[in-house]
Amino acid sequence: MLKTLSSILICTTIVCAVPSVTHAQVAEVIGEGIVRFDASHATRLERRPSIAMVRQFESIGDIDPDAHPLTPEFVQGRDGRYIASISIEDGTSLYGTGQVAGPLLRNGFVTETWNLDAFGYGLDAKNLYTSQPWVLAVREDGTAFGVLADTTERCEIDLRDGITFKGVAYQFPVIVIDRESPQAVMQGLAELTGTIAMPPRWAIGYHQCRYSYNPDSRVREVAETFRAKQLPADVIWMDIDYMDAYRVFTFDDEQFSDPKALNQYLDSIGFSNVWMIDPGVKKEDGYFVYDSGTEHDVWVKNAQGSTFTGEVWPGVCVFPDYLNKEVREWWAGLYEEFMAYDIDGVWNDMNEPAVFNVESKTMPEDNIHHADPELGGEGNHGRYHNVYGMQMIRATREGVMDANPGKRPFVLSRANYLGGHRYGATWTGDNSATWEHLDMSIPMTINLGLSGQPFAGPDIGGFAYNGDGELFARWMGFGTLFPFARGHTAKGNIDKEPWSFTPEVEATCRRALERRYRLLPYIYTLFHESATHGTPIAMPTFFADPSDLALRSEDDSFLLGDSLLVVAKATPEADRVSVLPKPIDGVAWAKFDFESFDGGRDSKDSDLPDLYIKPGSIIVTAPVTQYFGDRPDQRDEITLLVHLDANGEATGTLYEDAGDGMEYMLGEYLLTTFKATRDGNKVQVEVVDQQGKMTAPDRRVKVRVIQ
Ligand code: NBV
Repeated sequence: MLKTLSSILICTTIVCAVPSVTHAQVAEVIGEGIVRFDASHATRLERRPSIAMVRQFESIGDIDPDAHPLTPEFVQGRDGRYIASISIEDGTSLYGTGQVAGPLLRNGFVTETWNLDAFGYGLDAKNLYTSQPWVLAVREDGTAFGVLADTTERCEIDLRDGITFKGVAYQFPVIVIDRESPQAVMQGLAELTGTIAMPPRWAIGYHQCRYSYNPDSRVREVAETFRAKQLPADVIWMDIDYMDAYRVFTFDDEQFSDPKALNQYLDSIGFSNVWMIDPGVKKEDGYFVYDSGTEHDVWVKNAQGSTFTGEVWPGVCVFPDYLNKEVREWWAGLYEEFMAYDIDGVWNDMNEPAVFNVESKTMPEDNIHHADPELGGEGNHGRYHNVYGMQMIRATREGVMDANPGKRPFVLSRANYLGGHRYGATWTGDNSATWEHLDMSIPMTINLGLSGQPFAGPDIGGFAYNGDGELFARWMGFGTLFPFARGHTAKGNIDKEPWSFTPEVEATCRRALERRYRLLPYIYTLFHESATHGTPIAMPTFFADPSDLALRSEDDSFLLGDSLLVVAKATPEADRVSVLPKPIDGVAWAKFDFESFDGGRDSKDSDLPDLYIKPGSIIVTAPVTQYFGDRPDQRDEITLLVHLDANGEATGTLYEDAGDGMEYMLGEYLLTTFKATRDGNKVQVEVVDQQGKMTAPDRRVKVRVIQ
């Protein structure tokens, strides 16, 4: 009763306008099958620059909005919110919406774009660390469309009845990509928001992290143990405790007295290194970052125009205003000295930004950003909150590139926004060592991929809590096949390296890591495809057959590229049965393992996921290496896994380059297409196409036919 009364009061005293429902009045083509809708001519004129998109797309021509099958309806709600909705046909499956907890299929869910430090998040989390106002819709017949709400503001994505976006203070445009398949829609999204840059090859290997490996002797010990135990790994991570009292761009004198020597040692045993940098800068006179930032006037201001302060790890902090070009340049400049300690990669954490001493866990929405005109000009934090982390890693990436010209940068970010994959990879934040989180790490990684962020993965093993050996083995089993594969755990937890549990768990981890390393030529090729066409790397199983409705909510499996299906065992009992894609012209996806390489042990390890190869495909594998570049003869042998289709044919590609540097952009790469053909009871393999300037090595090519 009270509720009714108060809503009547609000209606009569504050917002009197009856909501006006309008079909979009303006629709313009901005790409192939891509239309941008605005609520009115007036809102079109006031449209803000897009931060998600790689450039401001001009209209190729207006169309009649009413003639388009997916014209949104724009409404301004009684609460003043701007609402855009698109109705969907029965049988349409919805995906994407960014980094989301819960199942793959998002019909019926409400998500909010508002980057949040979400430590300990659960299945019911409404918003997490990254924001992607984007929905991929797959119709019953397998055709698809995608809808992008081009706003950086807090935005509710309500998928309970069609697709509805509710923004707060800005009449945002809606972009619809209507194409023949979900893959083609994802390609359309990449045409708008760009693709990932080709990462250094070491970043495709396995990463080992914890909060924190300290002092530096512990870092060496962990790295050496990987080598002693022949557990493949490429990267070890330095979490926040390496710093001097959490002051960014400093090193603890005692625990990390010689970071360059540490990095050089790691390099000598084949480990690349990644070091953390947070946005919160300790407010302390005499600290060079604070002094320099103050001199350059880089800090975010509060509504009154004075420097905003908030508490994070170092105590009272100030925060760079990354929305501003000069601030980004200042920030980028800080990396010159830092990277000179032979640092390979940078990890930007806490960049939602997280602030401890406020209820909202972030800075006040009325703080002021002096954003560049190209980003939309001066505006409050509410408007720019979701892109703060994105613009931070943009600046970091610039700094890393300037400091190490000619090298490929690697940046990992916790917060991000649609399009932010252009600047860095993402992990799924502070998950937990529970079966629920293990289970949800698959759809979460897939939905990030379906939201334009292909370079993603969870903390394998879970960040919060200890978990046990069984959980760890299972998670390593399939987690090592995610595009970004990193084990991590929180402070105070038990050790969680592959050898920390039982010899059996260690053996499973070794097999899992060896699988990744055998598959690296294939995985690297997928990164190349993603960097070229915007293809997700880990994809939902239904991409194998978008018209097969039985695959639409398949949560426990994923496709790693088109040709490899990974079926994880995501429950303690490993009792869930996954739906497999249907046979193609009578030929089934074929189960395989690496038994012939592993004395049969790989196939008997029930903690590993099942692997299937698609009919008609060739997957290029290599002998196990311990890290990128550990063997000069690394490219001397490849093994083609071949599964012939009904016509007795299969094809596959292999992308190779130097693994670092930019010469690949000048043609220094090799893209080889193999074709296998059944010839009586033999299989002939030939190279049918070769592109790029790199010379093909004279190598042994083994062929393994899988039936
Ligand atoms: O820097 C410490 C941690 C880090 O290990 C984790 O991955 C981040 O998500 N960081 C958060 C801050 C502390 C979290 C409790």
